Amino acid sequence: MTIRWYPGHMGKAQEKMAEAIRKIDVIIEVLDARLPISSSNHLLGEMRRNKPCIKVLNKSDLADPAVTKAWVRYFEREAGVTAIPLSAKLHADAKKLIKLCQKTVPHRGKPGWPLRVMVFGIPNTGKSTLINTLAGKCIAKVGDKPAITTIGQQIDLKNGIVLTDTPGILWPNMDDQGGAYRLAASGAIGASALDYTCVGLFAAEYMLGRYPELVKERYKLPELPETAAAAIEAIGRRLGCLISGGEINIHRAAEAFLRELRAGKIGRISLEEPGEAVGLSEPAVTGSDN
Ligand SMILES: Nc1nc2c(ncn2[C@@H]2O[C@H](COP(=O)(O)OP(=O)(O)OP(=O)(O)O)[C@@H](O)[C@H]2O)c(=O)[nH]1
Ligand SMILES: [Mg+2]
Repeated sequence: MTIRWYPGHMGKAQEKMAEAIRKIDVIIEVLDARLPISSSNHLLGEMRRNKPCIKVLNKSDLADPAVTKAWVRYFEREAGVTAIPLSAKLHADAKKLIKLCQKTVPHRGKPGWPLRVMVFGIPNTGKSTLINTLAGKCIAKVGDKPAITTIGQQIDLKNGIVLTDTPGILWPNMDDQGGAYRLAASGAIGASALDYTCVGLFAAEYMLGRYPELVKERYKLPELPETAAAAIEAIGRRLGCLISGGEINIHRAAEAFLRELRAGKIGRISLEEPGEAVGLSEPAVTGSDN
């Protein structure tokens, strides 16, 4: 199944943000540390107007630590870009980010001369969570599904910094379906636009190749299944996704597996690594196109 997801509010939000960036001093791009290339929005390059950019590798508590370190080195090769791994829920991490913003634009952040920061990124990367932690209170709505924020809002942190929260934005044509499947596996694509069985099989194939021991351990499998389909079946059995007659409900099993993967229950994993054609370039398992 081909994945495409571009709800109506995204185009409108993008136009507004392109305009608002004129009055911004620094852009924080919130990436998912587990898939920082696929969760980068290439539209930012066109909208950025040479403003300094801090790339936050968020959800680093869920990502493979060694791979995240490699990503930081990778991004920092680009001039004008600083990369920092974070867990948006941690106050200590939020403080580090504030310091980095102040260091990046030292001439702002004074009375009557605020440091204006836009928090940008694709859906579900943790932008609103980060804003709440930076503000020290719950100002922005947060949720474990994409497109929670649909309109932007400004928040004065009362420390010389004014933040703009923005809706997560994707792009109209998802030509890189490998990337789209990784996004879907991570939870960045709306449930209405994906087939859990296809995405679950795709993720299972990746996990068998890259993190076989974590799969074996989490689901107490005596042997590693040979195929993604066998893995989903074994996982479904372990998680009790059964239908009458003791058969496995593959759709429910795939959905449950993805839920566990997204929540970090299988372990800390990265879906992309620098220095190679990131992860799988094409979805290994596809069903019928719709
Ligand atoms: N484990 C972990 N979960 C996080 C982190 N940051 C955010 N989350 C979770 O990720 C989900 C999405 O968070 P949001 O802050 O709503 O994401 P968003 O980028 O604002 O999403 P949209 O508004 O839909 O674009 C929520 O379930 C958060 O609790 C993090 O650093 N680690
Ligand atoms: Mg949000």
